[in-house]
Amino acid sequence: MRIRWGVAAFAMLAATSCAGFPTGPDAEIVVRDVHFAPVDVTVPVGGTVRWTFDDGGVLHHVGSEGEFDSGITPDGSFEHTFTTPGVYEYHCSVHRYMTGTVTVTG
Ligand SMILES: [Cu+2]
Repeated sequence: MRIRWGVAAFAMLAATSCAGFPTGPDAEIVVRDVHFAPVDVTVPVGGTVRWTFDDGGVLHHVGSEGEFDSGITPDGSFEHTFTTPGVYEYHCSVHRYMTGTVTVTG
């Protein structure tokens, strides 16, 4: 009996761990036509935002001072997980007028 309980406990732990795995971003922003779409997103604390660079090879970047920095890239994607509630302004350093906000709710 003791062994069976051990197996059951292990199985439950494994199931819980699997359920905790990320299944995808909580918000997605597409970078296209020299524009972020959508510009502003809201995620819960612990949420992940993914920026996908899909602008025909035009160089872009996404960053927020002291928070995250994708580096300048012509394609691919970048993700950041927000662990503190607040409003985070982000921008593209190549096109300074490309700005947006991520609101992280507690
Ligand atoms: Cu840009």
